[in-house]
Amino acid sequence: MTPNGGANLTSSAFLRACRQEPGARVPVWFMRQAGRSLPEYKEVRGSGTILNAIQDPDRATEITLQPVRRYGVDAAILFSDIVTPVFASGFGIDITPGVGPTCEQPFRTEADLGRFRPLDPDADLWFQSETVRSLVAELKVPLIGFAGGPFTLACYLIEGKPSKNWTTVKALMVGQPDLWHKLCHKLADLAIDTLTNQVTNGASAVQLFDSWAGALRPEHYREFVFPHSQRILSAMAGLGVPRIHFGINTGELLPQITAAGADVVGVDWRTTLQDARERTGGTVALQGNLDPALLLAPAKSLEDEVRRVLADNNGHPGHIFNLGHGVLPEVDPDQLLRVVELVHREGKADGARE
Ligand code: 1CP
Repeated sequence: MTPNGGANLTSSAFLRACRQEPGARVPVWFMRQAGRSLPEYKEVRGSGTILNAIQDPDRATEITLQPVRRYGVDAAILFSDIVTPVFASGFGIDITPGVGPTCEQPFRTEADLGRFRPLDPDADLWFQSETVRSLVAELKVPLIGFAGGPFTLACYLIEGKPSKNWTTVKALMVGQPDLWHKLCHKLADLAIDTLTNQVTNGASAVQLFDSWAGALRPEHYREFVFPHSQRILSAMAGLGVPRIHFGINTGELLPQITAAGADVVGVDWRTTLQDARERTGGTVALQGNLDPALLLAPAKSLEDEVRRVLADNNGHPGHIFNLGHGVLPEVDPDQLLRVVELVHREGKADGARE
């Protein structure tokens, strides 16, 4: 089978940047590029919950393709959610419209570990396999598969809903460390299973979204999160696809996020790309780091900020232009198009210019 309509993706701008190869233009894609901000998404999304749409391969394929068509981004990201494998494992979790992931019975005790069923890809992830295969047959750009990191998933399972400070989570983490590690072990198993399934079916790269890990101080990250993320990312090492490791507010954690195993590290807008390159030892490509709020600014200010990010990278090979976090629902799609066109016109990765 020749995937990707026969396109040779090895030399795509996105995969070349992941490998830090010079010479290609700077690739660009956006976290949360599919969905919420697109009128065409609202048209096909249907009335059920987002988990219904995710489990319908035709709809999930179409939603994944929409931003690629509209913006000409250099990578697609599978339309799914970080809680999909948790849902598929039988642990009661839902995505409540306007709220986010919710659990009627949050994870609190040893007995709750029994609520996860080991994943059987054929029975539990068939919709994901089918969606990935149909996307890979159609796409001319790489498809990024993804999973939630152990801390971020544990946040929703323990708290039972989105939270500002994750207080219940941190109390369980330090108060019942054995239980915490058992939970994270299960969540890492789910991440390994879902990522392996996405790559086996044709995804060209994977991203581990540990979005909220920046809520921890570095010593806590080292003790409670690092070993689990490292296990997930080592399990991916043999699959031969680049591994992107992402969180927000992780300026202080960048060395550990890199050491956990990453080929590409996500950087948010609080850290300059120059600083991030120092903190990661120059060993990985960087992905970022426009503040997503600036997509709501006037076009001229937005363009200045995009140019500032490109200048901060200073022509270094191994830059994937992205936002520091996901696209906000209220963003005008024309603003994203403006960013893509500007990055494609002016972004160079031909070696540092100074
Ligand atoms: O019905 C809807 O449209 C609900 C909104 C929505 C969408 C479009 C949710 C609920 N999830 C998604 C899709 C989704 N989620 C994608 C695919 C789309 C794309 O990227 O183009 C991805 C990659 C995610 C990943 C995800 N879900 C993360 C990691 C990225 C991040 O934003 O940090 C997290 C933290 C979630 C949890 C989640 N799911 C949905 C919401 C509203 C949230 C966040 C809730 C919160 O603020 O805590």
